Amino acid sequence: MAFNYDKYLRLEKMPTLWCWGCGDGVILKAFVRAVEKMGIPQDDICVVSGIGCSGRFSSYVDFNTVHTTHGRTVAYATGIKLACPTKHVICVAGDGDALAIGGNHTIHGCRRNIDITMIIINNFIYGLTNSQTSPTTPKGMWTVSQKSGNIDPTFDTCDLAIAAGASFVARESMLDPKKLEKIFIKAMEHKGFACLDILSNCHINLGRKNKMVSAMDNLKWIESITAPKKKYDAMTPEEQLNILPTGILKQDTEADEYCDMYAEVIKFHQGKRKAITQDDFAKKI
Ligand SMILES: Cc1ncc(C[n+]2csc(CCOP(=O)(O)OP(=O)(O)O)c2C)c(N)n1
Ligand code: SF4
Ligand SMILES: [Mg+2]
Repeated sequence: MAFNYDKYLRLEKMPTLWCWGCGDGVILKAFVRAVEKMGIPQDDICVVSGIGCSGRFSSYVDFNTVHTTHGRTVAYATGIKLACPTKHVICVAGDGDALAIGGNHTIHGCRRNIDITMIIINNFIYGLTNSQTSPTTPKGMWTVSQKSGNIDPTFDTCDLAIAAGASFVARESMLDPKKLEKIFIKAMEHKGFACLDILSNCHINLGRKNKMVSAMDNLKWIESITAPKKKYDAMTPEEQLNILPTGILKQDTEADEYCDMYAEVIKFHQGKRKAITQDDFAKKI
C-alpha cells in the first residue's frame, strides 16, 4: 500500500519552497516514514529547525514544531527536552546553522549527551542565502564569498560530534532513502545525543558554479566522496583522504544521558527542600 504522507504533512503549505530536485524533500519523506514505522504518535514529536532551506523542514511537517533562529536549534531543543523529557525532540539544521553560527551549541549538545536527535542537512554550502562558504564546503570550490575557490580547511561533522561526546554518530546521504529511514529509526531509538550528518545536494547554489549543474551531477559527486564504513576502514590512509565514511560511526549505549542526570539533581534537592517560612524571610533566609 502506498505510504500516506498526507497524514504527516501540512498540506496547506504545499508546494514547498524547495527547488525542484532538492534533497531536503527526500530527507523529510524518509523521516516521516521512520516515525510511522516506529509508531510514535505525532503529538509526541517536536521538530525544532533553524533558518536556511533546511530550516523550512519544520513548517512542512505536522508535529509539534518550532521554526527558530539561525544557529540556535540545540539551545531551544535542550529547553524543550528538559521541560518534556518523554517527547522525542528532533533538531533539523543546515551545515551553516549547525556548524558555523551554531557550532558552539552543537558541541555542547554533544557534550551533555542530552537525548535529542540532530539531523544536520549538510549540502556543503549556505543554500538559502545564495552560496556562501560553510564549514563543510570542500577546499577549492567556488562560493560567492570565495570566488577564486574556498581556502578554508573543512571539518568533518562526525569527527567533531564524536570528539565532543555525542553517544550516537552516523552519516548517510539522500542517495539512499531506505538507509536514511533506517538511520533515523536507529537515532531516535538511541537514548542520548544522536548526531546525524546527512549529505544532500544543493545543485542550485553549490552545483551550478562547480560543474555539477543538475541534481544528478551533484549526487554523483556525493557518491564519489563517500564510502560505507567497512569499505572506508579497509582503505589506505591515502585512499581515505577526502572520503567520508557512511553508516554508524559511534554508538555508546552506556553513556549517562543529561535528562536522567537532571532528574537525579531535582530528586536530591526535593528531598532536602523545606518550605520557606515568614521567619526565614525575617532572618533574610
Ligand atoms: C543570526 C543570523 N545570521 C545570519 C542569517 C542569514 N542566514 C540565513 S540562512 C543562512 C545560512 C544557511 O545555510 P545552512 O545553514 O547551511 O542552510 P541551507 O540553506 O544550506 O539549508 C544565513 C547565513 C540569519 N538569518 N540570522
Ligand atoms: S537553494 Fe539549494 S538547498 Fe535551497 S532549496 Fe534550492 S537546491 Fe535546495
Ligand atoms: Mg547548507
